[in-house]
Amino acid sequence: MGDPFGDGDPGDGEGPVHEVTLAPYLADETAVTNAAFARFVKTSGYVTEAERLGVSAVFHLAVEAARGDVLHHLDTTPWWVAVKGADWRHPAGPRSSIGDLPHHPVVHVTWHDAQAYCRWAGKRLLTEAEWEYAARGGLAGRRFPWGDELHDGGAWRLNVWQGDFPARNTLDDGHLTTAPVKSYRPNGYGLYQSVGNVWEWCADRFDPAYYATFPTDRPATDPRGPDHGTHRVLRGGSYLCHDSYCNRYRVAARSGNTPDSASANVGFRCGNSLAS
Ligand SMILES: [Ca+2]
Repeated sequence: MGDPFGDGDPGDGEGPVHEVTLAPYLADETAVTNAAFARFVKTSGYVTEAERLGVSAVFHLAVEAARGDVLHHLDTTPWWVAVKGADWRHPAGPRSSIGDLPHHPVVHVTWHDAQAYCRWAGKRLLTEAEWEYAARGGLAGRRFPWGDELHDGGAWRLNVWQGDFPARNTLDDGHLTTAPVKSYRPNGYGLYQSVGNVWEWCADRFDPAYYATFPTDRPATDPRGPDHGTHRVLRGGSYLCHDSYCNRYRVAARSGNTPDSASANVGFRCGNSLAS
């Protein structure tokens, strides 16, 4: 695990590189889709945290809402707009819907929402270590799920940002916001879009100092993250990632947010333990 290139922001704690041993497990091939999440909601009556709050964050170029529903731009990241009525059914705001997006990843879901879905599905969130191992697709120590170069023979392999962030997107990869979950070629383990498209919640708490606590003389076994902390791990980066401000679309990249946070570029992928 970890970044051997020194690509990451030191504040993210992508190093030191360390060896981890994992019990066999399963990882879903895609992030959870709108169609799958709709089945969960229909069956369980679950209401997401963003729906209860009545507001969530939408990227400024994608907002579909009446002027009165556009509340304010976020202070330190003004490309994020707080939109009344933005939620998983209305990913760009009240005037949007998921009618044409059944195969897109569900967004505006918090870590708590992700936990609820996974339990309903008889699954669980992946640990951060499980996520990274699965995302690498068998290519240990590489930068991306397909190798070290962002461009693989000129074709885009992931959905990130192209152009001048945050004002102009040239759409070279075909998508301003989310792409269907089975876009682009899967990695060596059959996982689609482990990097790019949407950030994916992991089970663990997030602490940039966590990797430094691993033993140097033996592999850690099934690490489950820090025991305490306010944030949960997010992995994989999103359609907003761009080298100019956020190169966190690499397999080693780490981020986190509070478990009640939702936005239009965060989703999740489930996994499961193998029955013994
Ligand atoms: Ca894109």
